[in-house]
Amino acid sequence: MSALRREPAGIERRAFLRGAAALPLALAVSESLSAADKSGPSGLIVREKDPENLEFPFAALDGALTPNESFFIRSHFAVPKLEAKSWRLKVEGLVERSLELTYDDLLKMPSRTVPALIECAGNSRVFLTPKAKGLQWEMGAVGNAEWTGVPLAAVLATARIKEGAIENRATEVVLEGADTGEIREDPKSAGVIPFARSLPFARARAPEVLLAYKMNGAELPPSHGFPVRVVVPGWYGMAAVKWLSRIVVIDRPFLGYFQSIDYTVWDRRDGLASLVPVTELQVKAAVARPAVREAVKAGSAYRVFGAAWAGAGEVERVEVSTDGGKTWAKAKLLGEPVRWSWRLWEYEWRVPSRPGPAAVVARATDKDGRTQPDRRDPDRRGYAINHLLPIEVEVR
Ligand SMILES: Nc1nc2c(c(=O)[nH]1)N[C@H]1C(S)=C(S)[C@@H](COP(=O)(O)O)O[C@H]1N2
Ligand SMILES: [Mo]
Repeated sequence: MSALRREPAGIERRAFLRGAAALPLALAVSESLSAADKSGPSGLIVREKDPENLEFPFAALDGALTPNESFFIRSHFAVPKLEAKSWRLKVEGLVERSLELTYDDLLKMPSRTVPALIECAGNSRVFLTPKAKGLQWEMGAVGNAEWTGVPLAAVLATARIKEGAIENRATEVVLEGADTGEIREDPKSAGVIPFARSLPFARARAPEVLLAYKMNGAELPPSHGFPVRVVVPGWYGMAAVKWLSRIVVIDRPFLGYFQSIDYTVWDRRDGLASLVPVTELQVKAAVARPAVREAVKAGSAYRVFGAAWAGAGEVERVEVSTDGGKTWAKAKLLGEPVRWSWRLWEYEWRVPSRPGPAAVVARATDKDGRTQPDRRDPDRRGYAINHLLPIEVEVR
């Protein structure tokens, strides 16, 4: 039996649930959920104060677009103080023409607006047992916004990638932020480093990958990367480099800290276990309501509500189980599918009249039949958490 399935002893009502449920409960949550979490500005939950790491209280989900002030913040270092006037974006490496663009240069280029979800690769980490290192996010290290900016492809085209690099499948585009710091715990960083990630050239030139300067129609807020951030629809959040300051085109894998130490998972192709960077979003349904440990009225009709996403794919269906994964019923998908965005869904639960614990689980499946795994794959370390997460509630 995997250590991930081990259940803490001494909690009797769980014994009841274990008998009834096909799925292990997300036990870590009840223990780690701290009612003591101070509420930050706009009701965001403070996971870390310095640097700023704030979570959207997912139970407050109420629309397809997350307002800027409610959007979660994941920052590894302090917010750099940047001004639009003095900010420059350098483009260098395997390009015919190195560039140094100003904010106005960027604003003058043809822009595009793309609605896209950003989910932190560590979202839902609090549900992992044994506990995984890193910020203990619940469901709310995710948001959906409309991003406006210039396609990265257009900037790369202006700099003109060298011919050899265009043909070379090893070509990568490194995106570097203006924020810097030193990671002092093991594994340590190479002294003071900036936040940086790379994209394979093929992904970097996709038309939806933006250098965004607007979020939901407003100027990009400082905490979300002012003046310019990258948005990589369909990938986990670490690719969406904030405070973008430099783009470097290289002909080898980039193995920076946040690409080879943080944000990596084990890949076992050809029987070779090797660490690979976290990239594409995994299909996932997240329950907003009921919240963990919510008291639900016995005998009532309860509207289970949440969001589901599938990265580059489209959510085909969401199913809900109210018996911990034994039986499933189809939820209703709301609105229309929007590429790169989440889809809201609801399900009417006829709450049993007998009081006691219950577990609500949601499961999304995309158009290609990809669905969520029942159990945690330890190869994913503390990232890409999309296995089924039963939400424990109390019927009263
Ligand atoms: N420069 C920089 N960009 C960054 C980060 C960072 O620490 N520095 N964090 C990344 C991670 S891990 C995530 S999940 C997203 C979060 O974006 P948000 O803070 O706008 O929600 O930004 C990404 N871009
Ligand atoms: Mo993240």
